[in-house]
Amino acid sequence: MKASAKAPANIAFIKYWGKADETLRLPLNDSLSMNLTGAHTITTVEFDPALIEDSVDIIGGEFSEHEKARVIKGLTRIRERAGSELRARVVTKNTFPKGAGSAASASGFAALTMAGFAALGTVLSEKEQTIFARLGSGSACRSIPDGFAVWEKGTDSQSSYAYSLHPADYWDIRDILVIVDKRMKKVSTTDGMERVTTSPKLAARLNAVPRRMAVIREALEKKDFALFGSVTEEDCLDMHAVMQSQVPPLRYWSPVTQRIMAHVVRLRAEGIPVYFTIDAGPNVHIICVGNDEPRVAESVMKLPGIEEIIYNKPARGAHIVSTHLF
Ligand code: 2P0
Repeated sequence: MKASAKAPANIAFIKYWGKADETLRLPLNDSLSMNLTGAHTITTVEFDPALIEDSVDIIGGEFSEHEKARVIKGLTRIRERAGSELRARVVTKNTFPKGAGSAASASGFAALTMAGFAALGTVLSEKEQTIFARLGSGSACRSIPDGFAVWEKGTDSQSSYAYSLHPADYWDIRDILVIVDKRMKKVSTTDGMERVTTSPKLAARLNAVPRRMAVIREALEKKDFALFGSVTEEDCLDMHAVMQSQVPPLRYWSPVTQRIMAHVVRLRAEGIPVYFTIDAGPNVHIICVGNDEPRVAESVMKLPGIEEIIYNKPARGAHIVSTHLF
């Protein structure tokens, strides 16, 4: 009745921003991501007949009432699918700062889904697991499959799921995650995304994403890093243009963020193939090939305003682990 799972955070190269259905968390567009070795969540779930209510705790932090309620909703979906009425104890632990735009909800709901079903002894296909993870947090579906994952937007709950395009060892690229601010974001991604239709740039973005998805698939297929990096940067800047033109505008970049972006462009002008991407926060993911990681890291760590650097390779997806948190 007890199970634990470990799930990676993921970084989207073609990003998810905006929902076609808020309740089902159906996205407006397809997205593509890579799981990260340096940032993950471990979650233990135990269903226990002696419990009269669910409890949810995070080691080394605190959940808000809203976050607890969201996890309990996830447990309820798991119970309904598994045919159980038992209450659960959930304990979770992150290896990276929660709410700093590093996809804590993605790894969190991926780990909860996998541990929750395992704790009830219910075996689901990977596809179905991605659908349950998606209902908790959209990007969580991409943290279930291995390596490089595609999330098809679909047209209903069953057709909106994620799958692995390439395994983790397919391509040795790196994500140097530069943390510039560990504090919680002021606007949650869920709330920010709700206002996406107020951006006059949304239509152009939705028009452009299918081509970008085709380009990034081709870049991955050919292991063409320049093509891969340029379409990644293009989509990042486009998503932030949408965010910044929403009403009210969402401005996630700090002066340090912009300094790092400029540094990446400068390194590229000097001949190093390196690109950036940024999620809903000020932290910068610097993407390069394995051989270039030492020199890129060495030059980046000299920049002022950096709180922490997390080094990532492509990671496997969510999986069951034998060590429990309680
Ligand atoms: C992504 N983000 O594709 C994009 C890039 C943020 C910027 O997916 O409301 O936390 O839980 O479905 O999954 C963040 O969105 O939003 C996100 P919900 P989620 O990674």
